[in-house]
Amino acid sequence: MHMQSALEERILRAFAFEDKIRDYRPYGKGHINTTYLVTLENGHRYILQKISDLLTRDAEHLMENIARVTEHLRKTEKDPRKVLTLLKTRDGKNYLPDVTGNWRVYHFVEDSVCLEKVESNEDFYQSALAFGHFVELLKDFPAEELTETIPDFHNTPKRFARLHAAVEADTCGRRAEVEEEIRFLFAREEEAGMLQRMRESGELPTRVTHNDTKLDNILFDAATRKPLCIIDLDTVMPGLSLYDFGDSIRFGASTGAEDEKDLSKVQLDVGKYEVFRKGFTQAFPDLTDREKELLPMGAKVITMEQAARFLTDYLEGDPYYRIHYPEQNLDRTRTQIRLVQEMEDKWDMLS
Ligand code: ADP
Ligand code: GN1
Ligand code: MG
Repeated sequence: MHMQSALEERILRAFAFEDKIRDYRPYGKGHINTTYLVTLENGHRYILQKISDLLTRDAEHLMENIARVTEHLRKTEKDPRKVLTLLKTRDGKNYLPDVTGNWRVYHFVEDSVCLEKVESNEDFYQSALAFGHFVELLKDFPAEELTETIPDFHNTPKRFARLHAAVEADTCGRRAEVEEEIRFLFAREEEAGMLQRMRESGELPTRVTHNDTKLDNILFDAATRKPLCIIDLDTVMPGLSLYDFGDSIRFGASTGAEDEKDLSKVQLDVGKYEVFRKGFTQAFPDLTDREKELLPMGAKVITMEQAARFLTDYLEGDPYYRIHYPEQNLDRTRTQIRLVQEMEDKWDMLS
């Protein structure tokens, strides 16, 4: 796809690229933002993103969070490929607010690979080290300087409350086909709220966490296959270590894709769970005994929450997660539910 419309040219012109643009094209598989790869005449590449409108009620603070976090990471990580770097607009801003939405540009991390699924225990172990290290590096980041730009992002009781509302409203007439899924989740609602209650009571420490630790939010070095750079920093906010642990498990310790239709292919790989647990606890030794004890619950709660989020989106007509076919959010819901079942069946092996 080449630059065609004046609109796109206007957006690209606003950023301080050091050369003319040769080409740009849609890129990546994210569910939320709209991502393009931009190539300049001199061969340098950049990532241009239109930040999802659903994230940018407060684009100013969202981008300020990212700028501050990356600045903090750069104090320790001296290799520029290891920390996302924003390219400013010609008038010195971190992003471009435009009638079409909010746009930003990152330097492209060259010679990196983004893994869509866990291909080996070693890759998954390495991702655990990377996500654990990320929380470790943010340990001394002043959390009060971060705005909670996506309020209640992992507030599981609120996610369930939204599901109740979506079920009641049933705006798309989809409720009848998902009664079983609704029953499954609501039967576990009390347990799903457990971590949020422990966070509120102070039993679990609030830390600065990534909050979206899917495997494809790490870029691996193509040559060494070691993690290079953690990306997708929109959700870096105060949270629980168990969210980061749980979200990685939900995605990476499943034997099936997030939208697999054949549920017999979706199992919890206990070996992968263990490998990740080992790496994460090594890279983030500050975990309290209580946090360590609750790691399996972190995985289960985040998977229940994700099921509730996908199901809410399905009932509401898919306004949030990008879909590539009509029932994709339903398929995603079902894999998450299947994984929760798997966790229950294999619970003794997780502790
Ligand atoms: P989303 O929130 O939609 O998931 P991401 O920020 O994760 O958006 O970006 C989507 C994809 O774009 C990533 O999975 C990755 O493949 C690619 N990507 C993003 N930033 C970079 C970068 N700086 N260098 C190389 N690839 C990137
Ligand atoms: C979204 O942006 P992406 O694709 O990395 C979502 C996560 C979900 C995930 C499910 C900001 O992640 O919370 O766990 O989809 N990100 C946001 O695949 O909502
Ligand atoms: Mg992403």
